[in-house]
Amino acid sequence: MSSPVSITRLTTTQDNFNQQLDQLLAWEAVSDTSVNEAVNDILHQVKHHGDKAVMEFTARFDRLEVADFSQLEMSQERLQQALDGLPDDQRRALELAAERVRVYHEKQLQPSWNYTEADGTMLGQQVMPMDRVGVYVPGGKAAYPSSVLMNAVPAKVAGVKEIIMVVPTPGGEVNELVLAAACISGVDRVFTVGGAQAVAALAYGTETVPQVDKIVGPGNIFVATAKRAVFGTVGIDMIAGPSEILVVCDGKTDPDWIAMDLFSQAEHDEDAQPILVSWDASFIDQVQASIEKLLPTMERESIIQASLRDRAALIQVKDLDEALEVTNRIAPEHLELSIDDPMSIVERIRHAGAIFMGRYTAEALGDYCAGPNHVLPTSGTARFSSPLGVYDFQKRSSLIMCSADGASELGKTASILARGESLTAHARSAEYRIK
Ligand code: HSO
Ligand code: ZN
Repeated sequence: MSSPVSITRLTTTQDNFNQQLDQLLAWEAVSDTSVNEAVNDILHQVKHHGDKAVMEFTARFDRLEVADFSQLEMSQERLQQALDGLPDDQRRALELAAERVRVYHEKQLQPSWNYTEADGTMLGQQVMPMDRVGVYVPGGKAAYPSSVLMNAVPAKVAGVKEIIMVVPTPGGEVNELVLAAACISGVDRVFTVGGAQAVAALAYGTETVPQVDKIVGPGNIFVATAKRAVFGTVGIDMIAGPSEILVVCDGKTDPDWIAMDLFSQAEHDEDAQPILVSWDASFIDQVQASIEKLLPTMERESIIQASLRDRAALIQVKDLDEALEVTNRIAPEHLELSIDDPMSIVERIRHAGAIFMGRYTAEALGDYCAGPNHVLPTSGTARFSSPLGVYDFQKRSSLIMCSADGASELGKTASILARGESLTAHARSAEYRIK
């Protein structure tokens, strides 16, 4: 029998709607001083003692003892073996997903460009892939093969020369699907290390683990804290918060579909945030009833229940305009527009990580195989950041090549500005080239 599930219900007409919404959205990544201290110590040890420190931490935290660091590296043959060992349907699904992700991301490749001015001066921008990138893959319950594809394939498409993956294997237990996904996406080297020690090894390099230029991929609080700490020595992607889904529905979609879409992100984490926005009050009731009916059928019932209880909301708005206003305020990671003609209003969505348009577009399709990346800005950061993409693995150099005439003309302006800054060497360097 279904039992009542308590979910926050809000209406935009209530006086304190704004405060209530702020409270609901408030999310701060725990920054615990004891975690900081532990992470700083690990970073220090790995920086100064390399492989030996990584081996010690791996033995201590992952109960994985090896006599030699080389045992913490997986060969390409082992990755291939993982792929070959998969049931056919899983292999085909992974390959199809990887292919769709690759094709989508190829569209993101930014070309180099240049133009020549009338005096013959050439200006431009040269786009280059990074040399070496580290992909962190969590172990345990959050080990997602789909995330291996989403991180490694764009790096590959960008033309990154070497992709190094790290993945903890607590007690030596490996996830074959993760290894198979690494094989499909063309990961070059895999080390079975995790935690802050893996981030440190990638950031500083050890005798065996090569130093990378950027570290991407999600991880627990130790990994996130370590990534924050090494930012500057290397690049990082983002610090991801719990998953979020906001569904805007006109009340004409099957309420079971909407309930399950909300569950699909709730099942990631007790802190995940599922929200429904609708102007049809009776539809909100129907979704609530579907939630109560379907929740007991879920394998991850207790995680979903906690997420619904503590972080979910069913929000009643006046109309579509108000729904869009609330949406832009929330700036959700995933937005489903479960309405008739999503194309006609999509340009009014100013902030969202990914927009799933129409009743058929379940967010889950985007998590796995539609093509776009599932690494998306969370916690309102869609206001200023974007999905992980090829551009995160490319960097740009400016190109300037002055003709003699161009140098002479520009020199006059540069000289005036340089003298204004009292930088005489700058001024004279420019003036030498004035005809
Ligand atoms: N929805 C998650 C990604 C994921 N879902 C992986 C299933 N597997 C983050 O947005
Ligand atoms: Zn998901």
